[in-house]
Amino acid sequence: MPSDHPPTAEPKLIIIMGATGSGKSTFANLATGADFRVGHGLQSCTETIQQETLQLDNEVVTIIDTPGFDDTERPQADVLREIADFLKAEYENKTKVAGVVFTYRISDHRMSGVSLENYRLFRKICGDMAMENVAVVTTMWTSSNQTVGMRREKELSTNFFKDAIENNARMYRHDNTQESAKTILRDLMGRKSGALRVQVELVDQHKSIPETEAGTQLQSALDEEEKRHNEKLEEIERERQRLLSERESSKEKILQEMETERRVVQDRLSKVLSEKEKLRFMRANNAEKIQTPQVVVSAAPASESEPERPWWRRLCCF
Ligand SMILES: Nc1nc2c(ncn2[C@@H]2O[C@H](COP(=O)(O)OP(=O)(O)OP(=O)(O)O)[C@@H](O)[C@H]2O)c(=O)[nH]1
Ligand SMILES: [Mg+2]
Repeated sequence: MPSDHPPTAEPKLIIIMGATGSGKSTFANLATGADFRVGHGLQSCTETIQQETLQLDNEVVTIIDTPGFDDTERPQADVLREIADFLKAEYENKTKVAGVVFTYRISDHRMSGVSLENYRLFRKICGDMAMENVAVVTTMWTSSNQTVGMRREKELSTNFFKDAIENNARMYRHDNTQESAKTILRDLMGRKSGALRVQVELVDQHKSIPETEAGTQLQSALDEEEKRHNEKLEEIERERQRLLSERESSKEKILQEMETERRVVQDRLSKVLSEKEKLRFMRANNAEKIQTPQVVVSAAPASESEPERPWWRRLCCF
């Protein structure tokens, strides 16, 4: 319903994060009337950040729809970088974050490692202080038995989302209606706006993305994954050597299967190593910029169309 009052001057953001297929774009469409593409299969749908501004009562709010960190098409480092760069620019523009919606499928039977990693990154991006601006929104209630859903909801609030709730995040059931989406937005808009942890780290503390808590979290997840893949490759090699030294009649077939498995693990390991390389590059690039301020400032003065910003703000951009 249009408001009788003109919107307040200060624009605010509400950012939607969550796993691939958890209903982020659907929620954004319901809340804003946008027409963001929604997914219909196992593949990730939203490839890049998209936004829609709406007037909610007498306030202007921009809803930010993001790709999931478990995007099937893009490395996590790229997704983190895109979200972090976006948040950094908004903080520099003095746009406040009114809230963050974290979508979670209540229909999921179990918490996968991927969901956990997704949540950890989200948690590190926000930090403890911003938890009071967080809405943990459970989706897919219509695809789930209500009793089972309610039992899961209780488990989630006392286990998986416990630390977020202890830091004043709130949980909501979203029934996939516009009314439900708007109620959640209104509730978020009623809270005190602020900044996310990653914004303070990138802008005020001049950290590179890998040096932020979210970047450190991603780095340790990649280290862990690299270790697991290497252990698996060693195990396959040990088994291969054992088979070669034995007189098993069916050994050719087994060796072939092992080779297929080795290739799959090797491929996963290569992806992890390439992500780690990206993080290393981001860190090195930022360190170089911070160490050579005078050179960069004199070599690249701000263009006429771009408003002058303090040198350190220009320098800590990737
Ligand atoms: N039943 C039900 N289906 C939903 C709900 N929310 C989303 N869906 C469906 O779930 C699928 C994925 O929804 P999206 O909104 O594309 O999910 P997303 O989080 O944006 O996914 P990515 O862009 O891939 O990260 C679509 O088929 C939606 O129609 C919900 O609350 N209930
Ligand atoms: Mg989407």
